[in-house]
Amino acid sequence: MEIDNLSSSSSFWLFLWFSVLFLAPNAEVHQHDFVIKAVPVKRLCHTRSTITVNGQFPGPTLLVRNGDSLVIRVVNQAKYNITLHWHGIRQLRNGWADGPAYVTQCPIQAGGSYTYRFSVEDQEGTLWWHAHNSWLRATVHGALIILPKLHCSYPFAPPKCEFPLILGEWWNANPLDIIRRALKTGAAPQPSDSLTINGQPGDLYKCSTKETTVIPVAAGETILLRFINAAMLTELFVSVADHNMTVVAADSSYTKPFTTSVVLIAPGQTTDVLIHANRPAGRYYIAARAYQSGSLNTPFDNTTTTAILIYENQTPGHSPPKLPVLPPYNDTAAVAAFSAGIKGLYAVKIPAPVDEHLFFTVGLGLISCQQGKTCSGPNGTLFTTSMNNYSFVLPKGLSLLQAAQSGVRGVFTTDFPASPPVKFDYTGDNISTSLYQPVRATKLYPLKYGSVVQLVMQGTNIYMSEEHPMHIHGYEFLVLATGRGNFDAKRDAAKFNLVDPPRRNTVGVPVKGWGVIRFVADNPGVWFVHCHIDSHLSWGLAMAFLVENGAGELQSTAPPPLDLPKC
Ligand SMILES: *[C@@H]1O[C@H](CO)[C@@H](O)[C@H](O)[C@H]1NC(C)=O
Ligand SMILES: *[C@@H]1O[C@H](CO)[C@@H](O)[C@H](O)[C@H]1NC(C)=O
Ligand SMILES: *[C@@H]1O[C@H](CO)[C@@H](O)[C@H](O)[C@H]1NC(C)=O
Ligand SMILES: *[C@@H]1O[C@H](CO)[C@@H](O)[C@H](O)[C@H]1NC(C)=O
Ligand SMILES: *[C@@H]1O[C@H](CO)[C@@H](O)[C@H](O)[C@H]1NC(C)=O
Ligand SMILES: *[C@@H]1O[C@H](CO)[C@@H](O)[C@H](O)[C@H]1NC(C)=O
Ligand SMILES: *[C@@H]1O[C@H](CO)[C@@H](O)[C@H](O)[C@H]1NC(C)=O
Ligand SMILES: [Cu+2]
Repeated sequence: MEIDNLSSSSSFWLFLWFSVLFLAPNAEVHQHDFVIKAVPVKRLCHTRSTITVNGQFPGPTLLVRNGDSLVIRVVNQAKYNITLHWHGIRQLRNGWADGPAYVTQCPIQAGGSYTYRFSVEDQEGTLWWHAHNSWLRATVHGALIILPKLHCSYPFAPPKCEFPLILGEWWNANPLDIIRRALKTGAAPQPSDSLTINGQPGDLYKCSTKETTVIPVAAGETILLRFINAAMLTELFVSVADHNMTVVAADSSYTKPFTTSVVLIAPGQTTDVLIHANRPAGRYYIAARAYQSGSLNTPFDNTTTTAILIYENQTPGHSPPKLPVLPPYNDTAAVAAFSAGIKGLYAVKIPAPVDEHLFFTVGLGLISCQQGKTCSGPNGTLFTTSMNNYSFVLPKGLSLLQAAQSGVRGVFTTDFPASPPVKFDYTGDNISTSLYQPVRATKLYPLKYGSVVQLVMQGTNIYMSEEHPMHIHGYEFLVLATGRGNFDAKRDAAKFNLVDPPRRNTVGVPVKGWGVIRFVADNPGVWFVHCHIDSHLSWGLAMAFLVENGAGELQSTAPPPLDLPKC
């Protein structure tokens, strides 16, 4: 495909110029090589070839400060196409570094390379990075930790130590085969064989005792745990035996300190907690297991992964660690209580008045099987998902951002509906099967630069309802409210938190419920909006915003880098 590359030679210099102009004193440029390659990894008594970065699973932790820049050269030595996404980084005017395949870039082909260049601007806390095509993110992911600027501190007493704890899922089979089979048969993907903490199942699983993740602590200390849910399919409850946790940040924004015995983290979200080591010296499990928002009759990974919080001078194996009591798998009330406890640390000015009132349904659907074929979804159908009854289809020859930037027609349309094409009782128990089958399309919703957007995301009970962790690229948004049932503008506006709502990049839209977010469309480009449960994404639970350029260079998408991969 012909793309206008005339202006791209300037992009590197533009990047340097931005760096010089905007890098605060002391800000650094971090350069890393990320080599994508397959290595043998052994878990649960099995060894299988696993796609990794630099042979590590999970991948390397990036530790930077607010204001720093990153230059990450990705060399693809695997046999699969790949892209990397820097989850939660705003990528202002710089969608070229965002990473979702065919949304902002063509994939880095086997044998190819691409350098992601971006800066951290006014963000701090726990983020992460992961592959963003097919199911490669199952093993290609790692932490991206942003410390405050030099000489700046946390808005809480400095912890003695900090530990990233990446929650994940492990399959004994190649995850790409798991999704390939699901898409082919129409059935839900086979659940993972174990949950993991920092890549380790923990000693409740066979062959896993020696490598269980250990968090050392001295009596009287306070430590900071940075939880990241990198799992493909599973929302997770996390508890620590005999210890409360004080939540101080969610995604990369500080929260009002909130003490709880259990946190709920959906795929795509991060949660930072302080733990005060005030219990008798000993060994205590940090444990995580599923929150199953849909039916308990659908298969899910119901195992428990553990790490061990171990007080100084405790020899391993001394006595069995204590296991915390985790909520029941279907404890939606615990999820609602936790979610209600999360408030922004500071009062914020809520963007108003609203220019764009958007209402998007999110949920499952069923497609009837082609004549003469057999499908193994419910009732012999194929599973699908949609937003406002459109199941998102990625383009093939060119990314959406490239097509938008260079004016190539026929790649997408801009008529994604602002509200559901058919109004119905979204969360009712008797939804007509005539509504089950959505339409496949590549539709974007255009936003004027600087417009104030309020988006209601409404879960549907088509076939079944589940909680959907909805993620928006290139943005952080204020979560004004979440609730049960059908959203009712008159009744539910009273529930909006217009004082200190949390700022997030991924919001859990409750099962048979809704979530309302607000943001200013101040970042031009094409930004993917999708469920972070990967089967739902693979089935089409996505759309994209096309945020138009504003006035002048500082409100416009930068030219593409020279080495942007070609399709
Ligand atoms: C945890 O917090 C609850 C409520 O604040 C309190 O009742 C309980 O004693 C605390 N537990 C521990 C182990 O500190
Ligand atoms: C997990 O699910 C399996 C079957 O899928 C069942 O046999 C087992 O009892 C379940 N375990 C728990 C702890 O619920
Ligand atoms: C959770 O599941 C149990 C059965 O395992 C059931 O008795 C209970 O009613 C369910 N709770 C909710 C809130 O659905
Ligand atoms: C499954 O098929 C039966 C019989 O054709 C029908 O009554 C039922 O509504 C179908 N269920 C779904 C979820 O399509
Ligand atoms: C569900 O809807 C159908 C038709 O729309 C109706 O015939 C049926 O009685 C309804 N069932 C329930 C339980 O409301
Ligand atoms: C989605 O669109 C299809 C095709 O027009 C239609 O059959 C179906 O009822 C629609 N469903 C909803 C929920 O709008
Ligand atoms: C890899 O990417 C290229 C370019 O987009 C595409 O033509 C090819 O089909 C992809 N290969 C696979 C295995 O997806
Ligand atoms: Cu979902």
